[in-house]
Amino acid sequence: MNIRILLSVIATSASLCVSAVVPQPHSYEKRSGEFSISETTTICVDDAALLPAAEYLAEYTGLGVSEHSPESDFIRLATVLQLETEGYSLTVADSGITILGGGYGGVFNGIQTLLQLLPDGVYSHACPLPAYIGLCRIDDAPQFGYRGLMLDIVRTWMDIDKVKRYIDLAAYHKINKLHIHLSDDEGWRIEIKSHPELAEVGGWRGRGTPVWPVYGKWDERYGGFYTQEEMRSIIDYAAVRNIEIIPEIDLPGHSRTIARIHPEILCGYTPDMEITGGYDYRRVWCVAREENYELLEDILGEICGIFPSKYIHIGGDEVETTQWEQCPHCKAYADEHCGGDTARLQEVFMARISDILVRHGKLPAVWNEASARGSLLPESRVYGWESIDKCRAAASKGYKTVVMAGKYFYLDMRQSQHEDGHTWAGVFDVGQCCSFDFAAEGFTEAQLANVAGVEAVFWSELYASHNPEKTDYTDYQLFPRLCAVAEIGWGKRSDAPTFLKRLCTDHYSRMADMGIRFRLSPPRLKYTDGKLTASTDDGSTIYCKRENDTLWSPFTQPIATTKPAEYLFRSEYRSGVSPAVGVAGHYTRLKPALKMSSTIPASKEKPYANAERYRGVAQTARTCREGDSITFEFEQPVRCREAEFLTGYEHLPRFIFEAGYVETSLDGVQFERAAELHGGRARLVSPRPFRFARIVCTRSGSGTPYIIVSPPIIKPLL
Ligand code: TNX
Repeated sequence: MNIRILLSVIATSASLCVSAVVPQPHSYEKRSGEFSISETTTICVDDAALLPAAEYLAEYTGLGVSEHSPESDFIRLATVLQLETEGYSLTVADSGITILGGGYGGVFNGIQTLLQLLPDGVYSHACPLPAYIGLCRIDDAPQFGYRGLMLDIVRTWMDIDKVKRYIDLAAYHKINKLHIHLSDDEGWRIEIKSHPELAEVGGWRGRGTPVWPVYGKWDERYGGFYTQEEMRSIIDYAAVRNIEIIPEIDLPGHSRTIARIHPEILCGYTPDMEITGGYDYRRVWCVAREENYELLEDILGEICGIFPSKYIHIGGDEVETTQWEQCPHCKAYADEHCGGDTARLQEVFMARISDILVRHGKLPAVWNEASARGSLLPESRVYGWESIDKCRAAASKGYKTVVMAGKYFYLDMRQSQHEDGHTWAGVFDVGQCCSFDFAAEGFTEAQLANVAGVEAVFWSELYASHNPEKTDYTDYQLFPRLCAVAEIGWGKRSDAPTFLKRLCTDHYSRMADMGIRFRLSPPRLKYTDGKLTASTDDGSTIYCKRENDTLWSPFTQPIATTKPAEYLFRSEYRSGVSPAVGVAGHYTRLKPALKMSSTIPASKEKPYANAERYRGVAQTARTCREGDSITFEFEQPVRCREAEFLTGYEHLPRFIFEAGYVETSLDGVQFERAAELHGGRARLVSPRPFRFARIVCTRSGSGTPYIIVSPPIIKPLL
């Protein structure tokens, strides 16, 4: 066989398997033969409006662009009226490749399919030419017009380049909306020219700024914001990639940052914020204060001017209404506008904000709480996050609803029990994510007709808490789960095992070339007849180590051991990494009887008995001062292979001793310093037996209103 034929066989056998295109095309017809893309192949467009798409394709392939169609050796881009806006047909024929789209988005979607048919190197702008593509015809269109990704760039700041990178990665998966969360309790990240202080002050937190330091970033001046010009560059960048940016200003709750800068927006404003006890929980706009609407007119007027999207997200989640109940102005306002029911003031507030948007030619998008009573403007778009039921309820009320229920779509949730992330909506990996099914979740035909689409959500408070910050945490949380969300939105579904197989066979290597540091499923472990083995079926390499070793070595053969719980395994495939896992016994914890005491009194809500019984966390009644301590007195001497003492929550280092150490003792008199606190916690490896362990604080709290104490984590001797 000559080399050209050999190459073509390799290339076509890799490319013909269209089931590996993610998200999966709706219809694919294979034909015999192949077309080769070489340096001479020309990208041509019939319509100048398609030039940005052509140049995009040129950037990846290195091919030239022309406005005239040659007879052969072309990649032709054109729009046709017969197709849906985002639908496309991609034909690979002897003479060339034709991508017809219903609109710009359709052509762009066709380009994404074409990129996935090419060698993976195309994603690193290094497509080996000639590249052979099997002749075929693909007819494809998304089920849903809304296929979104939400980034919370407030809790963890992302600069323009990082946002653009996620726009690229989302575009590869035919995601067409980026919902960008721009304001929250922890920051304000968009320039407002009429009120420059919002971004200039609210974009930064930490010592010396009015915005409280949070999530373990105590000392650092932390943050950033986008100027309007920078935001316009992001919008344009996204538009080329068929992504519309939907901005969110979260109102009337989640507003602590703006309230720190403009405390007069709150109910019962007192110029002396210290009166609130040093930590300001009041974060909800006063509904009765007329000047608030003037300020919001200024802010939202500018937001409407920057963003071309029809919808502007105005929040509406987790609104704490107790301040309205205590505010005489809000009470009077409620008497006048909603029968004295202060809980309904949110509706009144949202209606007024909607008016502002409508005056600026826009429509409101809100979190599902704001739609609960069905009094929103009927054209509002609802983002259903709390549960599937809330999504269905919003759709039943007639609102166009974006489904993003936490247990499938919140990619800030943990992917398995012992990994990082929230758990409130569940612990799930890509398998669970792709098992989402509208019918199985009880959506009726009528409700489904109001589903605008789906959105993957990445809240970033846990990311910001990592110290040092984990630069690849966002990639790891998003991928491959975002691939599953993209496929749900596209609508041509395969069952979970088939989807996972498609990921392993083609998409893992593609994601590696896309530069994504994605998560692999952990190795499966088996311990029989004194031998410990690990296996994977995704082509990854398995590594192992004893838990206290620093270095990992390749796992090559079963390990003969009587202590399997000592070992940890993980796998790698190019830039993909799995979490480390051990056998069940590795996670066994001792819960020896103990008494907890402290120089700080306990809170009523979370008494120290919680930690004593290993049932949840305990909470102090005040913040910590230098010299404060927390003592655990065990009934019997504790012998263990590891003990970890932690302030704050296990996976969330907030409400912690910012600096300190742990000391242990057998008699309660002679204490020995055993380990320093890092991020509020200290790990004692192979400690001497102890009956007392004391966490000592060496720096007073710089903003936390109280301290959380978790039960100690004690691993048995093996
Ligand atoms: C709830 S989802 C929130 C966010 C948190 C998230 C953590 C929503 C509208 N509000 O403020 O970051 O949970 O998962």
